Amino acid sequence: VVIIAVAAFFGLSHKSTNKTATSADKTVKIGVMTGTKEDDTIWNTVAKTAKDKYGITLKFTHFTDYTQPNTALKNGEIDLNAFQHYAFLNAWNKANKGTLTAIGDTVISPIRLYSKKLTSLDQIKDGDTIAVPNDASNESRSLYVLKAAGLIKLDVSGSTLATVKDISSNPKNLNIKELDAAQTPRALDSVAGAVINDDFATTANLTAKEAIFTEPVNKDSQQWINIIVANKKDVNNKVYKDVVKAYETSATKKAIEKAYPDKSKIPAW
Ligand code: MET
Repeated sequence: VVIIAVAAFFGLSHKSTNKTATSADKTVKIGVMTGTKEDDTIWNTVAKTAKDKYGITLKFTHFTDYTQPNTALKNGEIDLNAFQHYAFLNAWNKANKGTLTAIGDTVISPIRLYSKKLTSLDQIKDGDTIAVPNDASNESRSLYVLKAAGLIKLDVSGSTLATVKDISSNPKNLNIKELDAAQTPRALDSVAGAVINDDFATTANLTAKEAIFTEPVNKDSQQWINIIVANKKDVNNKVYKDVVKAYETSATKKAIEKAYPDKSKIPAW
């Protein structure tokens, strides 16, 4: 009886120090945005590769805004997440004293300026309102997009985060309205235009056709590459690395290109 009890004790303690996935436990919980059927086809492709090639079962947790998935990862409710770009992760780690770490690259999703009222940039009038996401990285990104569209000038450049205070020239006196990224599509009924991240554009059925300006992809775009993120303690976890490998395949690439012919998501690994 004593021996059994000791064995049971060691068995238990071994298990309890080993909460993350190992080769014996190959179910990985990954947090992604609530997608569309387009996104589902991509993740189903990844899940199939993970299962067939690495014996890993991917379990998806769906999120409806950008504020939850990093907290859920930090708290261990999920093992990995795949919803953000490098700039968002850096800003989140800074603001939350976090140590979440990128372990793989996925896609780049150019952010776009959409309008329900206007069909081109030159129709923007003096004093019009433009909605932008209010988190540090996507707000900055949106301001650079308005700059690239020739609407404003900024007194910062490169990957320095911009805020509305950095607007150095605003010839059309645009009113910049900061909203949670998830709320930007809803604003389209009441504002001249809104800068909307791909996730919320797709769920609102907005495609490149409805956009009046699309962010250029160039040397400054590295920071907008979307990533698979783990807790720092897990960066060398073999199973998680295999999830990254299962994502970064030509099958996934094909699924992305088929799901997004308008290049709302571009393979970036
Ligand atoms: N998929 C989004 C984008 O690339 C991620 C924004 S950061 C949470 O714009």
